[in-house]
Amino acid sequence: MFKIGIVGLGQVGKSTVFRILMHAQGSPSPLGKPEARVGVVRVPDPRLDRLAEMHQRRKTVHASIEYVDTPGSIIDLARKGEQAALLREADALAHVLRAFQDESSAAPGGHFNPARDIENVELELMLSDLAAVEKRIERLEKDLKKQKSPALENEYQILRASKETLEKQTPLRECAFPKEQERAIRGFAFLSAKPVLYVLNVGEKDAGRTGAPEELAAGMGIKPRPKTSVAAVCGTIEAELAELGDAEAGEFLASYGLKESAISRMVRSSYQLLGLISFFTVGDNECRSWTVRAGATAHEAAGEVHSDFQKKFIRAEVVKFEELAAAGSLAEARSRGMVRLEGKEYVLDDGEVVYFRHSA
Ligand SMILES: Nc1nc2c(ncn2[C@@H]2O[C@H](COP(=O)(O)OP(=O)(O)O)[C@@H](O)[C@H]2O)c(=O)[nH]1
Ligand SMILES: [Mg+2]
Repeated sequence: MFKIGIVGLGQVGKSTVFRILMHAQGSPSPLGKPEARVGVVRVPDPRLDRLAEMHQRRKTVHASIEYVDTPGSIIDLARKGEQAALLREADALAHVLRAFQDESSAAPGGHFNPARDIENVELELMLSDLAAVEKRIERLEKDLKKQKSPALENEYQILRASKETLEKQTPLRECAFPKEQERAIRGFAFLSAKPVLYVLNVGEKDAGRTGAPEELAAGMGIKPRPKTSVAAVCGTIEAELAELGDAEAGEFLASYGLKESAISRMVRSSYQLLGLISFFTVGDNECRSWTVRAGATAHEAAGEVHSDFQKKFIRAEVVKFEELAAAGSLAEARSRGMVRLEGKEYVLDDGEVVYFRHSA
């Protein structure tokens, strides 16, 4: 499962965002470390809801993402080797930024400056990576004296390029590594290489603008950068929202000029940021959505569903969600010739409904 670390400076609303995410679905489980919490959130997808309606199976299972609430400030975490593991394990970071006035806070006049907070945090992430890179380079140079291998040479090149990038104060996520090195880079778990979702935690007066987070961000001097995106929530309003039933929640949102909870938007943005796509299966018992990286083949997708489907893969029957929905049933889609037979190497598109044919 893909994992997102909720990070930020102290007292910015990390735990508030985490609680809101969790309230809707399931309760968080303690991680054994003070304040650190992990919880699972399902990815809302109206296409899956429609499939479930069409097929009337017993169960509907949404794809899900794991969120980790990190304690204290990300700056302290990045400096502590041991607790930094909380950050390193994450596939992406949700960086919560204080964008609400708070007279009670230590900040002078309760002022906030998310653009400056981003700069400060980025710098810490880069320093932490630079220290890690230098240590590895030193060790690798010793190893290379004893023995040369293509794997070590490759690692050495990646580390040299990373060091140069960091010394220019550029986060590693902005460095274009060749495709075949991307997996190795992920293996290093560099903090500044992780995609970031900036979560602006705004005050009530800006709540009506959370539907247009890019505008809000631009107004606060936050510039768009590669492999980052921005979402906005109002912690206080969302916390109230979580207490309401569906009908009341709708009215409450409308009273702020909002159409949907910022939380579903936030989950969807995380999903896009990670470069993930969904495919669907309709089985005898359940309709289900699954998560794979964009570019995954039918063979890889089969492995997500069941290791046997992958081992005994014959063909995948594939139909676009929109075509299936228009046809009204799988049988009708087949008779209209919309269902294709694809082989192992077929690259899935977001929103395809797949039936895996496999041998016994
Ligand atoms: N006014 C206001 N206060 C908030 C908002 N979100 C969080 N807070 C308050 O800020 C403080 C810190 O929140 P918390 O979620 O514990 O922050 P963390 O330290 O980043 O986990 C708490 O007192 C919250 O009630 C918000 O949107 N508006
Ligand atoms: Mg907290």
